[in-house]
Amino acid sequence: MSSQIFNPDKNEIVKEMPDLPGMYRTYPNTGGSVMLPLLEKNNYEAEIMICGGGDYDDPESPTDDTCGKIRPLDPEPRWDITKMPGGGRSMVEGITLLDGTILWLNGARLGCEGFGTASEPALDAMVYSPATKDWALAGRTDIPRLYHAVALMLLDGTILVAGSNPNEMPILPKDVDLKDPLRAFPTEFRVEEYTPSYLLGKRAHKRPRNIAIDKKVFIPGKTVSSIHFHSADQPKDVKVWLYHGGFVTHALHMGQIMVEMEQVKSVTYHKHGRYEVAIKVPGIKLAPGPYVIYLTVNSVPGHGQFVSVQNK
Ligand SMILES: [Cu+2]
Repeated sequence: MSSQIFNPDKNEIVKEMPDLPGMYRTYPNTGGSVMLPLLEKNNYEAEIMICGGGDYDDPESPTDDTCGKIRPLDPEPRWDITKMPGGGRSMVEGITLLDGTILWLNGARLGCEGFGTASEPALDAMVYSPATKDWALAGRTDIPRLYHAVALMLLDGTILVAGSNPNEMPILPKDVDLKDPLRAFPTEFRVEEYTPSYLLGKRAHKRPRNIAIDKKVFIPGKTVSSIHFHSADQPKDVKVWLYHGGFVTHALHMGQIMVEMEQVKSVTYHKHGRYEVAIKVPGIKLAPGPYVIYLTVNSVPGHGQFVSVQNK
């Protein structure tokens, strides 16, 4: 697979980059892609991760178990390859989680996108940590999520997982026939909510609460806002994220972005368990529009709130 930086306004190639090794990563052998969270300690440098793919347009097509990561703005960009646990996967979708890890889920181990063209669903969810470069299995579903499945972060920090319709016309569960590829998997109407590890067990009760964001309109690099919040525990590690879930179709997640907010003033204690932190959106180029601010305290996120980012 070739790779390049392309300027759609001028219709020109800005920079050719090295080929990404492995199988095809595009329709109908779609792989998933995410931009890893933009962190202050990395000077907000973008890094793109592309996982999975396949070989040809057929229910028996093998799938790719590799992911490539690249920093396109580096003077000498190169692909750093990592292997997904559990084998190859097409139509795998990536979601940035609020602890800075990436959730990969949905898709198939055999086959590709299209009607009746995937034969073995991939049911495991996996989490990749850019900080440690480790993979972990992170839950399993029994619902195949093939062609036309989607996943999206919700305001409460969990992930909505929906869809799968590898059929030209809807197939109800009673009409499934495993021997007929065109009827092997139903049109899926069940919706799941995936809870990341940061909200499991006792952590669900440790969320920061009553979050009050003073300003709702941000100009990157300029607007400073206070955030007040309640925390039952001493907030040893506070992070504030600017998040946009993007738009997803066909396992392709566009415009998903997660940016660490700059802490202008560190956390101060007021009273009655109430704390304050002052933040601003870093002075980087961002598409204007709606975003969500999430606050995490000791790695547990509170409920997100919509804000707006403007260029001036
Ligand atoms: Cu389609």
